[in-house]
Amino acid sequence: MTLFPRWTLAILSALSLTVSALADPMEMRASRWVQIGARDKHERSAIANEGVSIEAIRTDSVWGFATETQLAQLRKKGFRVLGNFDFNLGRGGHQGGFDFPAKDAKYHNYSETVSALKMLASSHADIVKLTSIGKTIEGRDIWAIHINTSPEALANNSSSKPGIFYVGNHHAREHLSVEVPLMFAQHLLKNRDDPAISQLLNTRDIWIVPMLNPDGAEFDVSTGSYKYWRKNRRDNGDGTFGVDLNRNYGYGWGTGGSSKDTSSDVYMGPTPFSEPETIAIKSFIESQPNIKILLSFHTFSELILYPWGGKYDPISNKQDLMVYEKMAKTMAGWNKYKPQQASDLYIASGDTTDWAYGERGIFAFTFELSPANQGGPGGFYPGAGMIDKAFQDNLKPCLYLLDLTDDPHRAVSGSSFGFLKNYIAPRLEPEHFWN
Ligand code: 0X9
Ligand code: ZN
Repeated sequence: MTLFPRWTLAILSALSLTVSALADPMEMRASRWVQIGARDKHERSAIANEGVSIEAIRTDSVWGFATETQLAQLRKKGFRVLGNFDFNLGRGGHQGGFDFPAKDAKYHNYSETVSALKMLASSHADIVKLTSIGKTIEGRDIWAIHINTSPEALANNSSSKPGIFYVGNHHAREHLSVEVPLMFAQHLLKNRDDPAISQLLNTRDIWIVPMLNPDGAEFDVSTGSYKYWRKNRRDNGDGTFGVDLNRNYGYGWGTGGSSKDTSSDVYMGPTPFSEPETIAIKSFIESQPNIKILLSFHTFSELILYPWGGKYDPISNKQDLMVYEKMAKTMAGWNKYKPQQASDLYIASGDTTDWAYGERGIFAFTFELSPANQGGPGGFYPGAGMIDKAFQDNLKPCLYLLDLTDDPHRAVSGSSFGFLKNYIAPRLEPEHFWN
């Protein structure tokens, strides 16, 4: 009988540990931060189709979150996995009682967001009302701040003035996307006596939902260290949690770049509009037929995206396409982001903007806020120092959309700066925002 030397046994047991760890179904479904070789939008879409959530794009590769099961499928199809890191994502840890790490305390958690909104509503009660547009799956109110100078419009949640809708935080870990719309609301109200801003406030119906996914956002910070959580907190009933809210809208739902696998970061949900958060947006938009423009804030990569995201075809209405392109380019001139059709990145179906434009004819944009493309997933957590920059970069784009709300086609007809012609944005000091 041959005896294995001790070191052989050690190697064998290490190997069997690795193999059994990988074969463990929960391990196979756990999220990992990966780099995969991809040179163009077709290869990127094939990766997205496998259920990978692509987060950063390089000329030769993408970075994103994937499970071992998805990586195995991609390897079979000839893709090369260039990097694969365990972040222990969304697992373990206890919930409740924790908050953003101290260095990021400037970011608003749910209760701080609600307090900031309440403060605005009480200091500007004549033109502001807070309305819950629905409850999340865990029962939190989804708060909208409604700004309108007509008391009847506020009382009835209904206005004949042209409307605009700004929304943040479809994705839990994209905390900067809460801060920018919140600061924009603060900016409008603080500067309500500025001649240009007051003209805009008098003539527009403004709705802002800074935090659409508070369950996810709270979960992401619930242990005091970030969990890289993306989805909502739906219990999928199989040990996994969450539906990707930006794959759950009902226009072209499930036609690419989303997954039926409940453990995927881009899980589309069992049916279109299966989630209370997306239903809330749908019902809200349907109840406000005056809304002409929508801006959905995400992070990161510094991009301005417009439909379609679910298909490569450009928008077929030539007039609308010209308007989209002109608006995107104009805004990019200010924030220096890259303007492009969303599917130039990769196909993703069931997102907010495809639905808003496809179903409702609303001019709808996605902003991917700072930082610019980078290798690590740290782009979701760029630190408190990024808040002011992201707001300053996007103030003019946000005001420009507000200005064009009466008729987005003005963007191409030569008079795209109505009230804003002589507007000089005051540079606000940070202390004005953190109360
Ligand atoms: O994938 C998303 O939902 C958005 N990016 S994020 O990193 N914030 O998750 C972008 C959606 C844009 N649509 C397409 N690329 N088709
Ligand atoms: Zn996002």
